[in-house]
Amino acid sequence: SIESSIPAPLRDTWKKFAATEFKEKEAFQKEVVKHIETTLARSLYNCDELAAYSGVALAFRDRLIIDWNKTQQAHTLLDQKRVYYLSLEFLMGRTLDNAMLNQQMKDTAVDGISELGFRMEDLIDQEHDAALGNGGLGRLAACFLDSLASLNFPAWGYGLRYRYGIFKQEIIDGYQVEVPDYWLDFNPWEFPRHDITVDIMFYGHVRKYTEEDGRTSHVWEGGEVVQALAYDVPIPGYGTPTTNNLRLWSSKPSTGEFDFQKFNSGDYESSVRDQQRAETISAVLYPNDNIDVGKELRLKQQYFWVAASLYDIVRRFKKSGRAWSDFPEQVAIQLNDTHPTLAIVELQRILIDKEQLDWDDAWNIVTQTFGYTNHTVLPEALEKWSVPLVQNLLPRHLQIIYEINLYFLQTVERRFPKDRDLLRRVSIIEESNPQVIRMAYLAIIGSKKVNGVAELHSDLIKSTIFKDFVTIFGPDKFTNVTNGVTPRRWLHQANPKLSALIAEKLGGYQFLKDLTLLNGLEKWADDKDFQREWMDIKYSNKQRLAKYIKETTGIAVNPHALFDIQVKRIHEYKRQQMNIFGVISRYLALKKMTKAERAKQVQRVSIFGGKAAPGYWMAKTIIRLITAVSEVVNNDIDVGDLLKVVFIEDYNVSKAEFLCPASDLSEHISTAGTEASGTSNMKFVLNGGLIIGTCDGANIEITREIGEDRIFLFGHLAEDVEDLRHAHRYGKTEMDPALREVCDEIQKGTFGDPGIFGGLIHALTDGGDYYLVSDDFASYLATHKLVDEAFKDPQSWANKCIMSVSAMGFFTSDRAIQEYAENIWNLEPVPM
Ligand code: F58
Repeated sequence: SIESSIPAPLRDTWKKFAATEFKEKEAFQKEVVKHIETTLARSLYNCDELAAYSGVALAFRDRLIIDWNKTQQAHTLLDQKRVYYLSLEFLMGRTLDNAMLNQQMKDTAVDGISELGFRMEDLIDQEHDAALGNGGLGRLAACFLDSLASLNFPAWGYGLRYRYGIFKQEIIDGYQVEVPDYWLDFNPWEFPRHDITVDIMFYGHVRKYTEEDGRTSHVWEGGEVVQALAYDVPIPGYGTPTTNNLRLWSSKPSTGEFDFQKFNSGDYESSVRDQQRAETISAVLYPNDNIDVGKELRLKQQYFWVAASLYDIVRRFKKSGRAWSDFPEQVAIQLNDTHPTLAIVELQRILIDKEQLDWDDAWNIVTQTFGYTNHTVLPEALEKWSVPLVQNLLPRHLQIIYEINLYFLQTVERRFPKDRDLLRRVSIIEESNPQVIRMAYLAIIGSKKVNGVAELHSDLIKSTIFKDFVTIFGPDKFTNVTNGVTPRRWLHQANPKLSALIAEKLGGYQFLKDLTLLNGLEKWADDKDFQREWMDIKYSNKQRLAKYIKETTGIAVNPHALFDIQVKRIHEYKRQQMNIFGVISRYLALKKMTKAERAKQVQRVSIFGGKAAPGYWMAKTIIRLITAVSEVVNNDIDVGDLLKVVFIEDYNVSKAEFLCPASDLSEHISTAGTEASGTSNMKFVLNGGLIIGTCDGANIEITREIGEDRIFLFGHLAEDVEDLRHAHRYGKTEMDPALREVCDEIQKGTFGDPGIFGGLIHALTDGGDYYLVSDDFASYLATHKLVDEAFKDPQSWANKCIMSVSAMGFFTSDRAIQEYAENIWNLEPVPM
């Protein structure tokens, strides 16, 4: 039975007055006006769009919370296994539109709000993105939450409530400038839980003592204490009342207030400093993508979040009164990358130091509970924490890590006697100076299953970075779950017209819950009327983007031109530099043409967007080159509408929502073997765009599903990469002639001071062209020619787009979550 603060005889009275959900337009309008007039203390005389947005958001929030309460009660009563998804990033984007659509109340709300004098699009636009993530990894976590709720899985997300999300990007004089993203001004989607706090300890020392029965025990004492305060965010499923919880922790000084003693005795600064130090932990998201920088504050964030979450999970489990041996049957914990790996150590610590279990019993529980998802093979992105840093911050955890390593190495030694080098290679501790802890190894050793995020990637981790662990644990511990995206946000919400057209042909919106139903579109792929309707929708999405580009950059682009989009974090391995070099090459070719030749060319708009990590100089230089090229090309009257280059400032989730539906072609052109999966490739194809891409990450599986004729693949394969790099290192490669021409043009100063771009050129020459731009350049340009040819035949193009969408069923995050539930978590949905 659920504990209740209301005595049994009074509960009926309570239930009589229980909150109910609005269902009709009038009830919705009444809620909105009530919130505007009371919660917000505004009236019809001073209600602007922000106030109207707030009123609508609060009305929907109430609705979510009613379902949230019911769901949580039902899950507690049923006492089934739950999954906890630990992620340092949840890149949620906006919530209102998604809440309305998932609750299937948008039409009612649009109607209701228009009678109150507002347009829903304008209100939706008032909302600030919740940008608590960098890129793919954080957005994947958000898609997974949507799928978990939509499929009725009992699941909670755990993360950090950053006061500042990923920075906002401004482009000033062609350069990226970072501006802080303070997003909490008005956030109706979260609930502070002032009663749910956990004290988290740092630093101090470990005291060893002997128990009465002779056993040695450890207490970790002294040090700094910081309080974690829970904020809950309801996560509605689509077309189901299931509303799961995302719990984000915020840091505060543990006393709740700053030290008045110090304050009263005049030591103002120090009292404020203590408070600030505590609040700093959850203050800001680290803005790096695919690089590990090893800062102490980052480690503090990780432990703070992991310790608070585990305390919460363990507290919930203990309420059930079950034996500890049941823990893995009740709890699955998924580690989104290595950032939460300390959870493995923390659970072992709780079990042995607090709950007094034997080491082996505890370790059995731990290793049955965790799953670890790897998202990268890039060596610079693999987390390693310096031993002295961990020794100082988490002294007891370091002891436990040493012990885990010791027992692990002993079992390896027994199975592979005399292989000293194997022991050195797989040790959790790397014998560098200083020693470092290899977090991925700790995550593997402490987990039941390890997965990569696309087939190629999962194969690569088994044959490269984790090869020895496959030998030690056997291949079954390693598995693949190819990523997916939620079709609710990435089709229905982002592209309502296309979603409606599909629904019309398929007889309803069931495809949003079973995306394989899209294959019913196949039979319309050759239908001329359907093709026209389909392409009209594409055109109107392009018009909307053209309007946005005009308003924000002043650049006029022709919506009839081929829109070629590359939006994602800027990184050398993703090769935006190759794209802009390709654009320069196209520009040079156009310049050489006669008027008559030009008239035969396909018009192109090359659109870029993405943030560079603030300390990533090369990525910032790539942005600078894109803006420099756009400046020259867009103002060249010889070229006119044949080529336009646009950099979209501050790419984020809500911009992705209008960019994905507006592409004819999108670029996913990472060096083979470097992009673990990619997920925007899926979003673009799902929205009826074609892609140009390398044989990398999920591009390969997209090709398998949609067919080779519907994707523009180019470039070398992952298996060639090592040899090609080797050849570069020994100076055995000539630069591709077209690329040579591009470099010469940059160095001539056509795009401004060539000194600015020296680093980019150097990377291709003396730098050894690590990302193989030169090796892939010829086939990249040739493939773009094929794109142009294909675009000249609108019917065949439309057919390709429709056929591709019809085959995208596999790439829903629902399928991914079902695979996790079956193969990793052993989790059952709760029937609603
Ligand atoms: C991304 N990783 C992969 N990391 O690059 C991408 O291929 C994949 O589709 C996606 O994960 C989802 O699996 C990624 O986004 C980060 O941003 C980390 C943030 C924290 C620091 C290290 C990189």
